[in-house]
Amino acid sequence: MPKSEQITEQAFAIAAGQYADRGVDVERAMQRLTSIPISLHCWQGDDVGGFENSGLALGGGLAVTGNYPGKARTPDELRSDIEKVLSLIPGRHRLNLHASYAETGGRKVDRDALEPAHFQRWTDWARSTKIGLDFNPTFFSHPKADSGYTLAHRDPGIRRFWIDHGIACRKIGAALGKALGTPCVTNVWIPDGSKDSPADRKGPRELLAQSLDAVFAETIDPALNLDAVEAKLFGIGSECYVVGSHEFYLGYAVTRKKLLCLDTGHFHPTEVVSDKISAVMNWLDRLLLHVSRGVRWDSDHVVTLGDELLAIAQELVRGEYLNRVHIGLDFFDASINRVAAWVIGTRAMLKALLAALLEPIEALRQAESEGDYTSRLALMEENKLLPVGAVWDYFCLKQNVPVGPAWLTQIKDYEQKVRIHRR
Ligand code: RNT
Ligand code: ZN
Repeated sequence: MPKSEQITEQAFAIAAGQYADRGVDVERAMQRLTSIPISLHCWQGDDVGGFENSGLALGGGLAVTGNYPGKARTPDELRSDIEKVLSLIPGRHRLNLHASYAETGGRKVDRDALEPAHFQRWTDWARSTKIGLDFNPTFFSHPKADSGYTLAHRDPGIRRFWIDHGIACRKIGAALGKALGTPCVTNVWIPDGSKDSPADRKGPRELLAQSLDAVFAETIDPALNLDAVEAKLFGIGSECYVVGSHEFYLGYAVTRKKLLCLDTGHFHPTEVVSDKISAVMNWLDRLLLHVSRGVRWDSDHVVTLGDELLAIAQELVRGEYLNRVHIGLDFFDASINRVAAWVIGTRAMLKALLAALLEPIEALRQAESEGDYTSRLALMEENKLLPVGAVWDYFCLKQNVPVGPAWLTQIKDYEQKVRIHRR
């Protein structure tokens, strides 16, 4: 056995003993971690570009900064990058596609006319890669989204176009779910909003409710497709008003029995999604998370292992929500190696989940139920330095993925190989 593996094994043995001492079954925690799929967002690989080759700017108040070389230019390049990512993270995961990643064989197919056939290659690839797919209609980067309004546009013709896009995408979602034998979560996010204070905040919200009802009019088997709606606080160019705000979609999801999507970058800076999970789960069957990292105006920095990520994972585990919450990622960074960004963010999410699964929760619960808040705080602090890293390394070893920063060497090799071709 190589020396480094030996060290990993030894560190794990000690860590497992320490956890056992605190009443935690490390094997069970690792077992549970293998069963949590993370939905990787396809758009990290090409700066949310998609393959319509429209030549349009991103739009929708989204912005990707940076010009690191090596961005995927074709679906095959993107798939190859994602395969690389999947080989460097433990567990079995999913891919989250956007409608703008359709493969139409060079033909111009507008968004309202998209069909499952345009995602056949993605489906075949997902099947052979043994991953499930999730989906998103694309309500931006399109001439009919230029005004900043889509489903809430005043013009019924424009609304109709986007409603038809939404309907087409649910059918695609259902087809993906059927083909792969795992329900596809189809998430609706629209950019609609206004840079400055609108005179009418009510009208667009009423229109949006009507449009959404039209999109969701057809009942689709939840074993094939699950609908989600995603709120946002503001976007670039929609600073004063966003039609699909949190309150709007919370009410919509509860009354229409849809999934709510909470994007961790879409709230006021002092608000936290970790505190919202148990609140909204009272009223919802299922939740979708877009795990991201908000930094000042940007809602989409690469996810890192910080307090809020750990708190989110703790909430999912403590509340026993893992079978009702779909975990997706949503960040984009073009200033660093894009494949590495995916690996960093996904591994961070998994580390947070592992830390939460390893939490000595019983002692905390007991202290709390006895009103002993001194012990609760003391134990929470002592828990922070438990050897989760040793368990993580061992988990990676057993899952046959690189331990520690060893994955970086593979990314650098891949980068060298790929950069030659992507100029
Ligand atoms: C935008 C939303 C949305 C997008 C993706 C590309 O603010 O977070 O989820 O990031 O659909
Ligand atoms: Zn999002």
